[in-house]
Amino acid sequence: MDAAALEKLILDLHAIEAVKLGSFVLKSGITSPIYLDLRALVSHPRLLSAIAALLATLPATRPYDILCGVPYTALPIASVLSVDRGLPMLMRRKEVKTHGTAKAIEGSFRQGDTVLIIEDLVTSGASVLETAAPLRAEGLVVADAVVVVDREQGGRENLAANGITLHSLMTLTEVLAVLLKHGKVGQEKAAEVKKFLDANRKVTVPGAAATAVKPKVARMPFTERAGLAKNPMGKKLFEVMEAKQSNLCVSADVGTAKELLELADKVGHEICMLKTHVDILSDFTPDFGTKLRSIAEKHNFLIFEDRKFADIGNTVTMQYEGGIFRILEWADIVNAHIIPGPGIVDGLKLKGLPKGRGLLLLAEMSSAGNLAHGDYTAAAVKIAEQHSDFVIGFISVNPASWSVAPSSPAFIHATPGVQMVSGGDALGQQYTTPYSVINDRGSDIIIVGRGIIKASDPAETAREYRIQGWQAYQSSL
Ligand code: S5P
Repeated sequence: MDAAALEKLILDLHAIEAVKLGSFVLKSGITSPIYLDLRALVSHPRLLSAIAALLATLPATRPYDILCGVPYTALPIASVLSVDRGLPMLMRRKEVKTHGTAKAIEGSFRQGDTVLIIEDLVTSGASVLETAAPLRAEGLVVADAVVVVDREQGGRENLAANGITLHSLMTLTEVLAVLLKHGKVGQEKAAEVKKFLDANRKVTVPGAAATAVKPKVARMPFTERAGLAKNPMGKKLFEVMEAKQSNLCVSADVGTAKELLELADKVGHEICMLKTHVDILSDFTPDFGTKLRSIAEKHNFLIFEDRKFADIGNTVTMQYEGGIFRILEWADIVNAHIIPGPGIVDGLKLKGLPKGRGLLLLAEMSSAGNLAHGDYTAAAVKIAEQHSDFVIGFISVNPASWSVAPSSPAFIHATPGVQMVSGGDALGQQYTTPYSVINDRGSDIIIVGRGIIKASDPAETAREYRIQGWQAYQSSL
């Protein structure tokens, strides 16, 4: 686009109030001197159509077969482009239905098709990544994203790190220069905007500034928390997370040991922890533990057997150590319900502590209608504090909301019920996105099962979850 056309476009956007200057209190509480909102485009079909046509002129790095707009603002832009060019489109659901087909992507495609992502604004690039992830999980190729305005706040770099080249019609700096030239903004205001932009060059949170959400928990870095952990396994977990830049735990809920070991080797590089349900493996043999431990050593991750002990102390000692599975021998971490009272922790500790193992307490659950909240959650925190030599943290869902005194930063929070799009399954599981789990809800680790194991490329999908989880952690520091 030549300079004159760009100028006209920016003035048109200003005229429909898609670019506003003033003083805007964003959701995060920050006051911004500039506000961009391209939702207004739906009331201006000619401008909408012109913008769509211009986006199509941006040269992509590879030819594409299908378009996909990032919901919601970019959907009309993508639709116009699709109709104009006769190019099919896909729609990504923001919420996956719990009934019916429960599909994350609507529309037809073939594996290997290339999709061009269309977006209105890019800040950190996280919303483009949220759309790219389910597309890639379906075997589609995502190499380019086109955007109307690049806010120049780290999005281009974040996307490049994820194999997506960003092409923009304009940058915020260009918008500002044109508005200044045409007297739509005074020198002083322009300087203020520039200062604001310079101060916010590296945003790692999703969405435009207007939708930025401030993390609810002030977070201490994992490295510092490693120093506070009383249990060696808790300390090691923090250290592994930091070393691998991963707060991803894959839940390896597959039916055979063979599949589990293969999966562990595939995703091992991306994870801090692998979660197992050993009692669902149809071909379990006593050498399972040794084999899994050697893969864990190779990739430096911890093994968490999601046994959910729930009996009296004496019984759990036997369940932990004995039987066919001999969990104590190979699992670094196990978990327990607190329904029997603190005796369950005493029992597990008797066996686990001498072997340097750690325990997570189920303080909350992800499933609809579960009973672990309020006083129950508070009781879990209390028991953990009384046994901080063995308890390393919690299975939790929304620790930022706990009314009990915030638990010590020595404890780690791991949250199940995570997928790239929120929603649920047919049996009560409820999903939240990695960003929301870490940032809004204040957890530390995302536990992802079907979101990864059912993907066509679990290793690549695990990589995407790791990046999202880690970026969410960094942005909450
Ligand atoms: O509250 C909970 C606690 C756990 S440990 N909700 C859960 O879903 N889990 C486990 O996390 C569950 O047993 C399963 O292994 C995993 C979630 O799997 P997904 O496929 O729904 O991601």
